Amino acid sequence: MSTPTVRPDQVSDRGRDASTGGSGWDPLVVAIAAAVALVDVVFVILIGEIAHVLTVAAIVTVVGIVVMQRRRRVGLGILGVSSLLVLAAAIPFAVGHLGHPESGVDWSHTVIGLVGRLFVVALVAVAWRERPDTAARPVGVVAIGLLAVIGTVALVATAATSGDDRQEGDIELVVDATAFPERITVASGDVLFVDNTHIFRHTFTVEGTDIDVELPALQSVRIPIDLPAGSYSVFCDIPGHESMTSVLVVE
Ligand SMILES: [Cu+2]
Repeated sequence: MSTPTVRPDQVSDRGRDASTGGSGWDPLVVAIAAAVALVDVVFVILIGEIAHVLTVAAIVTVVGIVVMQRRRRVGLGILGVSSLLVLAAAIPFAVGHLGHPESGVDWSHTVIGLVGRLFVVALVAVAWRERPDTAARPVGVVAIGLLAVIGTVALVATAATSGDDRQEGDIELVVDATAFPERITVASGDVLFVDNTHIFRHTFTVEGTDIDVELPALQSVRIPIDLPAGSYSVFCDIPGHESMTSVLVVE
């Protein structure tokens, strides 16, 4: 009586899902998910808001990676679903940043978050179905190449952008955090010299007027205030910066 032979790829690991033995895509899923989470953690540290939805997303990513070691498909599911949810939630915040590579931190974080999560979702689908993993290495090389391209674009665009020089008579306004001064007083015809010393982009938007000016990270911009006398509401038009408001008094 012959003994049934068992091929090595039919041996299931103890502790893993009984239906699966893993695939060569798994390390790539873990590497990209971890890289995106790391970038998010650096971002929340830079903005000084640790209690941020991206911190929760990073924790969920770590949980997914840990669970994957014991319950592979459950872990893959956590990584795939959480990436999809964060992608959907991030789109309103991301759209405005995409056209501004000159604000390198915002731009590179946004692009890495979007592209990285798209990679994670696609790779989770491939790993889940245990597709042949011969392409895993080339896909990994493409992912690293994209990361290098994103970093290079952000650095070059940031370095290539030069702000305005302050001129005599300009009224200086420094933006060094996600806050404007409570009140800005100018005479009609004055020029505001807005110096954004923050590593994030902002806008100087005056409600009910044509003044809606991009303030690139670490750049200065001259803004002529050709408005009739009166009080105007000022705000930053970037989602998440709702605390950036002020009153512009034109005398
Ligand atoms: Cu802002």
